[in-house]
Amino acid sequence: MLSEHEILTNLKDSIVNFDIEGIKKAAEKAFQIGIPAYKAIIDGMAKGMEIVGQKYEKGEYFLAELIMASETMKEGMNVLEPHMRAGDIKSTGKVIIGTVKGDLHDIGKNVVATLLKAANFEVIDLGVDVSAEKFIEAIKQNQPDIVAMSALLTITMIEMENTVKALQKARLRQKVKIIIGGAPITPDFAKKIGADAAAKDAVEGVRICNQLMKEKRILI
Ligand code: B1M
Repeated sequence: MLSEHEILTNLKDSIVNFDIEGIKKAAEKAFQIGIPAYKAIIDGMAKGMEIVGQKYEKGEYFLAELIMASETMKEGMNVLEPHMRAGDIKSTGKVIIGTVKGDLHDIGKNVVATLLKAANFEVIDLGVDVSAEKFIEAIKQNQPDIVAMSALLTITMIEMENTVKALQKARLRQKVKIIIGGAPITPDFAKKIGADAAAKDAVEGVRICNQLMKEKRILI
């Protein structure tokens, strides 16, 4: 029987080597020996993506490898996600999530959405390349408690600011809490653009969303 450490290493290595069969097996094993899905994602697969990113920076991997690693991660998530769904209990709150306009990175955003669902949030996922107008339309339609934006590119961070401004203009800002995240995002940036919080990873993202819900209930 493989240990937790070995399975997490297998998950990480499968991402780095684009090993789709390997990731499916390792994800199944993680579930069988009771490794929490969030741990398999964050301490296994996401660590592999970090290495892939470093290899890309060093010129050892190219765009094709980034895509293959992303596909491998998605296969692993497909195995783990069904084990994370919360039951039919009353939802903790409603979250609209999306990757901002111009940005196509969705793996981190998907991890956040998965963990939020597992924490019993109702999640409306707008996908990638989401404009301020699309966020506004979705807020009007769904009346969420929280708007969650993800950005992985430094050049698309500005879209978060544009969305906050557009929400203010549409008089929707006071109705929702705003959380932002993604590799280049910092708490200082969140403060600067008028968001309520920034999360460094998906686990912190869920913790902050729970906190934001408490704040929202106090205000109501
Ligand atoms: Co791109 N890419 N990419 N890429 N890519 C990065 C981000 C980059 C850092 C690589 C590098 O140069 N080292 C770099 C950005 C540089 C910069 O702006 N500073 C980069 C670049 C340059 C590009 C292109 C421009 C490359 C090109 O075309 N020449 C291009 C842009 C396309 C576009 O978006 N318009 C591009 C394309 C791609 C692929 C499509 C090939 C692929 C994405 C596939 C997909 O997402 N479906 C890809 C990938 C895979 C990466 C890296 C290697 C990995 C990203 C990832 O999935 N990480 C990335 C390098 C890196 O990050 N080391 C890179 C795993 C994921 C679990 O982590 O997304 O950070 P992450 O999410 C974390 C946290 O950030 C946080 O929680 C998550 C889980 O813990 N989080 C949130 C994220 N969103 C959150 C929201 C929250 C809370 C927490 O609340 C709302």
